[in-house]
Amino acid sequence: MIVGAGGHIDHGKTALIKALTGVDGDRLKEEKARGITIDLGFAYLPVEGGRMVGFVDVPGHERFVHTMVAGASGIDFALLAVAADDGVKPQTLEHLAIIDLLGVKRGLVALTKTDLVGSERLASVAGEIRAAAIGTMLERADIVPVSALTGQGVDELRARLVAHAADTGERSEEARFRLAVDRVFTLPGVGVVVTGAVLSGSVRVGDRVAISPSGLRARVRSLHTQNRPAETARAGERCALNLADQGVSKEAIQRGDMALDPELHAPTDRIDARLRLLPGEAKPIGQWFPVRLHHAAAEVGAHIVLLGDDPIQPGESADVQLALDRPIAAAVPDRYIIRDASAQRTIGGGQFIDLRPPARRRRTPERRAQREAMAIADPYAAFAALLSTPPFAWDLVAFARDRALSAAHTHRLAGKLGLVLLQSGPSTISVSPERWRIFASSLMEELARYHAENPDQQGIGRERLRLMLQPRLPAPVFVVALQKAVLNGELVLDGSFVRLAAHTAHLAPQDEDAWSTIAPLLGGAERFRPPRVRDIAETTGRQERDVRRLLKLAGRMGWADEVAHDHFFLRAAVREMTSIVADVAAQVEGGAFGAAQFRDRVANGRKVAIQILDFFDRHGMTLRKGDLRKVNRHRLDLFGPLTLSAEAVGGESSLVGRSDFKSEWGSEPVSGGFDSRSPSPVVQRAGSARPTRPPQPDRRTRPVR
Ligand SMILES: Nc1nc2c(ncn2[C@@H]2O[C@H](COP(=O)(O)OP(=O)(O)OP(=O)(O)O)[C@@H](O)[C@H]2O)c(=O)[nH]1
Ligand SMILES: [Mg+2]
Repeated sequence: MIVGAGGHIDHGKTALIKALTGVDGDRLKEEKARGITIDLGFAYLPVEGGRMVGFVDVPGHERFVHTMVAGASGIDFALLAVAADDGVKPQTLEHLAIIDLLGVKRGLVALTKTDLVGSERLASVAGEIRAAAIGTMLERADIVPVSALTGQGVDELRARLVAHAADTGERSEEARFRLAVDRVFTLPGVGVVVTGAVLSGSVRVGDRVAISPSGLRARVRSLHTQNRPAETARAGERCALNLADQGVSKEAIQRGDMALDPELHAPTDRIDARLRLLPGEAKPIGQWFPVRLHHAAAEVGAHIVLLGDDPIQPGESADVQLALDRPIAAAVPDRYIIRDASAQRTIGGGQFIDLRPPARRRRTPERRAQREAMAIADPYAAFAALLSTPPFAWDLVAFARDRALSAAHTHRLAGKLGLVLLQSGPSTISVSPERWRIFASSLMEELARYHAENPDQQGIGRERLRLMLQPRLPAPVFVVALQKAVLNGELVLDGSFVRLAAHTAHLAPQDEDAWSTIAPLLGGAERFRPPRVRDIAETTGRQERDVRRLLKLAGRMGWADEVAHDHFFLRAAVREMTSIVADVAAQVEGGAFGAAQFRDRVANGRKVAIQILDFFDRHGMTLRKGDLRKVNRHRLDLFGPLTLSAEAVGGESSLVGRSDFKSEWGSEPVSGGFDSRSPSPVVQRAGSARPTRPPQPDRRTRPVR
């Protein structure tokens, strides 16, 4: 148990701790000379069973309230000293308010210097204390009269503290390690030492820690708890860590830093929080109100962003956004205190709710619902509530980190809530089982409906599908979600298209009939110079418009390609011509061939041969410079798998990859608006190729279909 002293200046805190423990907390020369406490003092009282009660002595001087707050963070028990001769004074009240706002649940009042007054005075000061404590955690606390000078009441006070220590439950060690650094110094022969209260988790000799917010990494070379060497320090203990590593120095770490499990290092400068304004404040808090924010041992300038419409009145509580001047290492639901900008008085305080709130759209009903969920102390209940607020998909890793939950705890949470986890990069997006069922069934329904409405389409575009569904998952997470369904065998990812596993694209029966009469016209001996739309219309006695529509449909089915305007080739013929091109390139020195060489192989007229090559150019399969072309081997299988001659495959000189192309030919290859991942190319009019588009850098690493 850690006991934190509090109370007005000169009310006998230091003297009392010395009487209780034998340790004088005032160790600084200046403290001795002035007879006041300036910095935090620490003392330990061994109790039965080898345990220790730790004491944090704090200054009572109004100028050092920030130090008091640093000392009071992480304490279990408050010991408020009120001098019998002086009575309740400003810092009696301020320290009491701070202890109360910090959420310290237990404590008692030491009515000190009883040797200086009579029993009547004692009774009246006790009355003052009772009145001051109304509405605070000390409202019903014991008031124990003591004198550090005569020793009266000291044994009894000590006995009470020891009794309280015995029923202090162990704090959860399961959370990840966090220590609020309140002192940094170097010891000769030892090196850098930081001390502070272990706020959560535990640390062992040899562990690695991060110093946050700086991010400095260090190794725990040795440690002390309660002034004695130890192997492990746990939540609820005060400890000293001897840190070592590159960059670790007394200057690199300071009071207010947090030494923590490196997984937790994620400082923030914007926090949504619940704020209570003290009832004694004269004025309400308005928009962008400047304050000093105290969190654990850290102090930082901040502004209050109101999330409601009205200013916060004295005595009221409200949710606010805290915009900090610099990042701090925080966790939910940590307590904090705010003081006025000139550090004259304590104004209020509360608890952190969300460490990553949005800077915009922070007053929407969705945001309010999210905040309500995040304000729940129990992590299970909080995450369950969060998952039922938009966007219904939340990162469990970030949630666990911001609450300092251990890996085991997080794992149990996922199990207990039956979460569906979608792993994407460093995040684990989680969806509740109910939401997942809704998502999966609407996914199947949307696909089935799309297939019914578009039987001749191979599938629906992935992005379009994503935007149709709730929860609307981020694109990378959506892919992971789809893959889950793929694993179940329910759907198929076809490049950037998604379809039900059972779906195959097919034409309407009358189109099917028409195609069976037209397709033969495009094949056979004339496959490299098939008839154009108008010729087919004439031959078959159909409308030109009809023929065009049908051929476009065949294009979408991947059966034909529009090589030039109104000039369709069967996909098989295009594939054959691809092999020919590769072969032609392989035959010539340097792989650069002319149109005539290709024309001879397909026995075509020059015009058609060039249209075919232009078509290949547009798809980036051939790369043209002047009258010569090379083949881009990464795109050779654009129209389906090829059987290539050994020369064409191995002929490095004849086939260039994208990467070699630029240096060799001095320009980027043309990409004609064709999505290499889609099996059905976007057909363009011949001679109207779109402007050159630089190749997407990631295309190179992707298999080309
Ligand atoms: N007569 C009498 N004097 C006391 C008693 N306790 C403390 N004092 C005296 O009161 C003065 C202040 O005592 P401290 O213990 O330093 O007071 P403090 O609350 O620690 O003061 P700060 O840390 O500066 O806020 C000293 O001169 C003490 O000797 C007591 O029980 N009886
Ligand atoms: Mg003192």
